[in-house]
Amino acid sequence: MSVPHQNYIDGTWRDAASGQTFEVSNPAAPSETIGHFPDSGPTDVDETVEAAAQAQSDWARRPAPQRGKMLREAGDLLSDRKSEIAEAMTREMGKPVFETKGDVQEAIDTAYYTASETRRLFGHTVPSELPDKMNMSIRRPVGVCAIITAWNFPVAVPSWKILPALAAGNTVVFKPSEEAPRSGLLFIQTLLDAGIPDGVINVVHGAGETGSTLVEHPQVDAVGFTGSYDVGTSIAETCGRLNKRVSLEMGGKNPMIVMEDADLDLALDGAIWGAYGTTGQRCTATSRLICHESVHDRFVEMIEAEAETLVLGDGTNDNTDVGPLINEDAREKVRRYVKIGQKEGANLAMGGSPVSIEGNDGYFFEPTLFTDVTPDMRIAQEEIFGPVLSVFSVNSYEEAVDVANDTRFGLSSAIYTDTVQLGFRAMRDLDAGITYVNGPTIGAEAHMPFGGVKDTGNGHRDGGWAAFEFFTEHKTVYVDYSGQLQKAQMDSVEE
Ligand code: UN1
Repeated sequence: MSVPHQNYIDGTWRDAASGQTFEVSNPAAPSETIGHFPDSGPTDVDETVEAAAQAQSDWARRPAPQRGKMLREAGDLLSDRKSEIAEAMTREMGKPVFETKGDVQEAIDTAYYTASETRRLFGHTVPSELPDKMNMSIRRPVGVCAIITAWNFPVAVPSWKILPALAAGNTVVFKPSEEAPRSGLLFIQTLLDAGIPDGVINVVHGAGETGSTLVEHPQVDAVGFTGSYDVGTSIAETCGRLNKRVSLEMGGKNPMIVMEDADLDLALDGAIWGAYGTTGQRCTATSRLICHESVHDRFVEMIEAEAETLVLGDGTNDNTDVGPLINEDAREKVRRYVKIGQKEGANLAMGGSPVSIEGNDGYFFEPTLFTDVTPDMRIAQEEIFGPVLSVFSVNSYEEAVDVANDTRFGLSSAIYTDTVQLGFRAMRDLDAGITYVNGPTIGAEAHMPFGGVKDTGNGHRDGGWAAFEFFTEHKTVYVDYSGQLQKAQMDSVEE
């Protein structure tokens, strides 16, 4: 499928006003160029925001189910193009095709889910304090939404934000990650082909500076962001200063607890895919494994044996289990954390090195396992965003929860146990936005809230109905059909 590698502004494809571009290459084979994309500056940002602002009131006035019809059509188109988009995504950001298909599927599910919500954008009708008067609240769109997302789920995560924003009657300026702009465009093209009118969705490419210009823009009303803690926090500062609504989804340091009565084969699958799937580059990745001491040694051995069988390679090969890291900086960061872990006294039980694959100069890294990790270590606290799993040994459920909660992040969490009481206690006790019982820390579903507590977020959620709370404002409406000023009546009601 061809899509212009340009900005998309008010229904037309354009280069950056400066003519500048940046290059994107395949992380599995960096000599292969995916394309050049506009390195946008303030003029380009201005034009996209202006287009979105112009289009907003017409879009908002369209009956919501009509907007939903287009989103459903976009879902159908995404289904038709699933393999094609998945393959392009794999070449651009590295994860294997079975994973990129899952990424597109999340957007398909989100399209159908948000389309259905356009028939249900509920407000409230409630009794009035006064006779012959009706009180209700209705939902209005927020306005122009800037959507800034990461490269690791370059279709799914934008869909979680863009589709409910559009469903609710907002217009959008989307800045895809500069690491995976083509995947973002392939997603946007399905929306355009589904008939979304000019100006309703606009795309501006670029890196951090483009993003901050967008966030600062006075006509941007709300910002939805997924990415790093540092960038998210600086966006929040700007939005605080400018009184803009902002939703942040940032880091994770997600724990999986394995209790003494856990089904270890089941937990093994969860740990392997949670830690090493997507090369550990998920904000929901399992990065801390908290094992009851009675199963610790056996489970560590099982992980080592299973990780041995993982095939690293180009994600377009059918037999690849684990693709490359996104770029050399990411690989260098993982290498640095391996050194930090060793220096801190953790035991490097497996992996720890970059891998070169014959005929391939991609950014591969061995699945890595540290044991004897303690909560005070940096590898136990900081997000590495790579295939590194840190194992802790604990002697009770209480200690497991203490270790699990001993982090500034709070996105996802998991417990494996066959004791129903412990499962329920964990749902209550784990400080995280998401808890899985007998499932890995990954695997969000489109119609459920997604996001985290503590430094992971700022109280908002993607996904499900929660996303509509972010992308709508409440308007309160009073209708007085008494035919008189009701102050007097109010007095009589009180008497
Ligand atoms: C992310 O890494 O930003 O639940 C999102 C999951 C994925 C989404 C991860 N569906 O792991």
